[in-house]
Amino acid sequence: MDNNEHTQRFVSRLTRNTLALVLAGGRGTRLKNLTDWRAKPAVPFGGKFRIIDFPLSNCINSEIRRIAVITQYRSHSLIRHIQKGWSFLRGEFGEFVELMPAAQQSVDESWYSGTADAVYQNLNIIRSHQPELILVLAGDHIYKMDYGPMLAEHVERHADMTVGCLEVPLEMAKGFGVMSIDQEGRVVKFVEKPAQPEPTPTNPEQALASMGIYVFNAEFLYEQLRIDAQFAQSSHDFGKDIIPALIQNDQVFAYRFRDVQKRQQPYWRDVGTVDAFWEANMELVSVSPELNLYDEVWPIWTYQEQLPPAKFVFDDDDRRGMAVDSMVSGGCLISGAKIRHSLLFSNVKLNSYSLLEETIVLPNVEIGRHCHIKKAVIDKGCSIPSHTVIGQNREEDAKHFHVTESGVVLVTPDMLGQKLHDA
Ligand code: ADQ
Ligand code: ADP
Repeated sequence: MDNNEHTQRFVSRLTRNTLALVLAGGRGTRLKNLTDWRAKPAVPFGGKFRIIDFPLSNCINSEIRRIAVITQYRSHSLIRHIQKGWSFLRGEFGEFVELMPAAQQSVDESWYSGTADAVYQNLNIIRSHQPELILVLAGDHIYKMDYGPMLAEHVERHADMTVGCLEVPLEMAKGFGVMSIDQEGRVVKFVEKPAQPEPTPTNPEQALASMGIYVFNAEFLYEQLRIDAQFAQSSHDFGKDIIPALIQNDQVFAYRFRDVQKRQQPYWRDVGTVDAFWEANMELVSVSPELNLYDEVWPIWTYQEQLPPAKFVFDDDDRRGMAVDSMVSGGCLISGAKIRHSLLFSNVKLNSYSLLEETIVLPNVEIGRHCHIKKAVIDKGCSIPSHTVIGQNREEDAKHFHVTESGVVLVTPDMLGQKLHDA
């Protein structure tokens, strides 16, 4: 057996004995009205996916086939998506994607308080699966990662816990858990959302940030959660409470994130704001985006509605329906309208004399005639009345919609219902 085969067998034994817990309960308030009715992991992304499809696909592609999704805030759309799209795993082989809603399951009758509490309240179910390792993931980041090497490094170093990390600019680091490591990669300092993030020794502009993904030896995790649950003053959060306590006496190591393409600058996005959401989606429309959705080696799985192909038609006045520099999903009907540098999810109808530029349109949207929409995010189910102009006059837009600092206009059905229905 050559070395490579040996390593592969070692890793596949680890992935088989791992249970992945995807934390998907966060609201994501900075996404504004996009998360009024759905949790952040359920927010649509990239033309046909939802954010949670990325960590879930990473699990499947890494051969981790036992997955639990822990939900809380506005979970209906998330639960529906998982039920419709993620039931293809084979129960008879011990594979599953299981939902763990905040159901006041055990211990006390409260909702999940912090991320550690969300895991603690499901401890009996988690134990019943008898995993050796537990991989805790956040359900709200876009990236492609093979978790196998992280599990292998965790075991080879005899770690109790391993934290996935990557370097980010200092200013950005304020929103993350920031750590310092020693020569061996052991975490020696960890501060959650520091006002003054400590730079890395080699680059004064960058800090080492936690990605919010953790590997634990299962028994070790159970014990630590039990201890943390006793502390009334704890907020029961991995970043705020658990990691800072563990680095004192236990073996906590950092694992540097490598994406599946093993690039110097790996792709990892927290699409936590409307601007970041718009930018990350727009990036996909560019000629060679950093995130390759056409990758056959590391596919992203999702729920797919059965839809006819997108159709571009001449209207009655012989105006051409067309799209350039854009992605257009199934079920779209573009009649005598023009689309530039935009991303359309499924079932979008665009009518004559309208022009769409630098805009992300979520599923099931109808845009009337003579509309000009620029630099916007149109939420699912909107019906945009004819003659609507968006993206030309900031003050005018702000009267009806949410306008971000960088001028992206967010339009949701609620906003249209109140302000524009009769327009
Ligand atoms: P935050 O980004 O603040 O910090 P947090 O709000 O703790 O993230 O949410 C982490 C994950 O857990 C998200 O996927 C969220 O959806 C989910 N979640 C939040 N509250 C939950 C609850 N009560 N029940 C179930 N799921 C819940 C964390 C770490 C930082 C790290 C960043 C990386 O604390 O150290 O740098 O993630 O983004
Ligand atoms: P998704 O595609 O994310 O499921 P939906 O538009 O279907 O998004 O909405 C998510 C959930 O929120 C659904 O349960 C839906 O019924 C509910 N919802 C959406 N908008 C409203 C609203 N204005 N009032 C009440 N419930 C809503």
